[in-house]
Amino acid sequence: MEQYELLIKAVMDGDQEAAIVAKDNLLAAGAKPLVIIERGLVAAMNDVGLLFKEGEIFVPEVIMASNCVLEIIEQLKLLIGGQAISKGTVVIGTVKGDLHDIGKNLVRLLLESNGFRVVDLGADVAPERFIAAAQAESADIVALSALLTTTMLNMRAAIEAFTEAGCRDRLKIIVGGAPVSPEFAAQIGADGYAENAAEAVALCQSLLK
Ligand code: B1M
Repeated sequence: MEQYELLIKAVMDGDQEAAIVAKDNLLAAGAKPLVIIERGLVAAMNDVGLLFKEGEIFVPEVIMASNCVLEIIEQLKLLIGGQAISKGTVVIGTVKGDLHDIGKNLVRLLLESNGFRVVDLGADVAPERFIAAAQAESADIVALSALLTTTMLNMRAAIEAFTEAGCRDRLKIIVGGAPVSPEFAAQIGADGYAENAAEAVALCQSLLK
């Protein structure tokens, strides 16, 4: 079995040790960290999603696979590093009611490796916390992630809360996550939508030009 298949299998089995070995073998063979993330980790989570949808695996297995992915992202992050000059400050989080944070972490990782200062509020973040952090950190951009069709509605609530707090005009708000579309982003008054982490970097760069 080739190393990417081994990595995908290890993640799907929730076997952290085997996943780390496969990741290290890929690195030793010259694979780039971002390619390992895309071809190994994201691919594995897509397969996990399919099995979960079909009822072949359940929440505990999904959590084990997720923990594996989060650990490997943390390890790869050390290799990717960041750039010294800050291109701007982004406050990022997954919206209220939503615990999915793998995609959000990837967005954070790519933003950091492209020179942004990122303040990560984690998952299940209430609008008031986004506002408080944006003000305290003088954020240029607030990035909202959602993975559920139910919680994507909380993106609208977060944007409205910024307007009610009188600080909507001082920053840009971007949204993303599997159920979110450009149309939805426009409907709720976001300044932009990105389909994936690489697009989120390009979007932040263009918003701060
Ligand atoms: Co959940 N879950 N989950 N889950 N889960 C989904 C999302 C689901 C599609 C699975 C399915 O049924 N096929 C489904 C949602 C259905 C829907 O709403 N339409 C679902 C469900 C139903 C649930 C629960 C309700 C299950 C239950 O309890 N019965 C529950 C809800 C909990 C809650 O949040 N309140 C739940 C729980 C969980 C776990 C905790 C077990 C775990 C999350 C662990 C974690 O994140 N630490 C989990 C997981 C892992 C998934 C799947 C399998 C994988 C998600 C993932 O990490 N993908 C997912 C199925 C799937 O997506 N195929 C599923 C990999 C990741 C790299 O991609 O997050 O899409 P993604 O991020 C991408 C882009 O979307 C984008 O860039 C990223 C990188 O390219 N992006 C942004 C994301 N945020 C962005 C922000 C941006 C820009 C781009 O700018 C701001």
